[in-house]
Amino acid sequence: MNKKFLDLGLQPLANNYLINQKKLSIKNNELYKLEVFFNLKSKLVSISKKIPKNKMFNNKYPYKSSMSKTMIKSFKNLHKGIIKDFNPKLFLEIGSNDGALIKNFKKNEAICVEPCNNLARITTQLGYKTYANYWDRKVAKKIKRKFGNIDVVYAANTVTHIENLDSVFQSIFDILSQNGILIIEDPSLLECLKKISYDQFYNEHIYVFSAIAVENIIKKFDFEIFDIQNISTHGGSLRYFIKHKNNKLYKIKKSVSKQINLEIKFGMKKMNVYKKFSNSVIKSKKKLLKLLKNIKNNNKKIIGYGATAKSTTVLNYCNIDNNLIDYFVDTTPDKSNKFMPGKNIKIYKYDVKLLKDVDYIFLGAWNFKDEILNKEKKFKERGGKFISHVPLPHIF
Ligand code: DWN
Repeated sequence: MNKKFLDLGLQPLANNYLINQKKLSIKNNELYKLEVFFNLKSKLVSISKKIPKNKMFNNKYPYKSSMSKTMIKSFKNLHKGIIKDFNPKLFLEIGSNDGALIKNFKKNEAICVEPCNNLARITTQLGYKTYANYWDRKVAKKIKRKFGNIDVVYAANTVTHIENLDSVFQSIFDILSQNGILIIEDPSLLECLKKISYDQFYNEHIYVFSAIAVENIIKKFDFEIFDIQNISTHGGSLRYFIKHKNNKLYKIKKSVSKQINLEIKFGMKKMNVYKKFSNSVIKSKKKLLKLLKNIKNNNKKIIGYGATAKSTTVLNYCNIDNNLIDYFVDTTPDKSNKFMPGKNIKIYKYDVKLLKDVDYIFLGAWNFKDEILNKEKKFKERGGKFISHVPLPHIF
């Protein structure tokens, strides 16, 4: 049974950066109600309204993983680890995006599956066999017919984007070799609750996983988690290493019970912790608005840095527009000269000159705080300040 614990109001599609913002306000049906639920039985946290997948993941998907040095480094290290620990003959990535990870593999040892055509084209052009498809049993069968079973299947920030989890894991079950490994990584619900990072909820993130929920979902397919790594990407993620129960090559590491115990201790099997989170989200909104309004009343200029999908949730939930944030800067070409979804705030292609007369930077990409702070030392040196709403709104 699903119990609602969070209401984030009416929201546009998080990655729908529009050229003409008026279009969105006229077409009110482009907004949807964003509510978040906890399932008392499976302990899975999910959003209410599921949007048809082709509305979200299509030929115009703007997000590119390679836009951040942090992600490139994380994927480089992951590649090294996969080769060292599993040395797969064939590696398959579901949701390969612009190839940030796959580029580390040799062309004849890796296969990509990516439903957004504009991204699938990139890995195809790089020379990797790419299936421009949504992940399902049909594409799994097609790949298996051509290549046989796969030794390592990997998906980062992808499984939480697919509504039908049974189909996801069944398709992986179908294609994985007997001693094969599935690695998935997604934002950690525990970190989200601790950091009050309610912006992890938007239309694309149908689920935010806990290790407890993942264990419950995969057991139907005779899969089990044998290792969990806590990684810092995307505001704190978990990397789950999963195998068939009868695969005896790998022992279940202590990291699994450690993570699950942490989650149980935090109260994540009970509704109460989610209600508490929801109250903190309301406080966070009030505090952020107060902070931004105070700054504006002192005639200071605030801009946003990193036009993230997460920012869409914050701006629309808190009702922040260009009266508070003048514009956003972002390195992603496909976001340039467009507007933040649902809000009249323009996005400019990042150029350090755009920071010249800025007093405060709101970190839309707070998850890349270290990378951004390192890049913007000069802004800080001349007295510029940053604002982050995570863990609670503050200036630094
Ligand atoms: O799951 C998802 C994650 C992985 O990526 C997707 N559903 C959508 C997307 O979410 P997001 O937009 O919240 O992700 P990021 O990775 O936090 O986005 C960072 C944004 O900030 C990108 O647009 C690039 C930009 N950026 C920048 O302009 N300068 C990032 C860095 C590090 C920078 O220095």
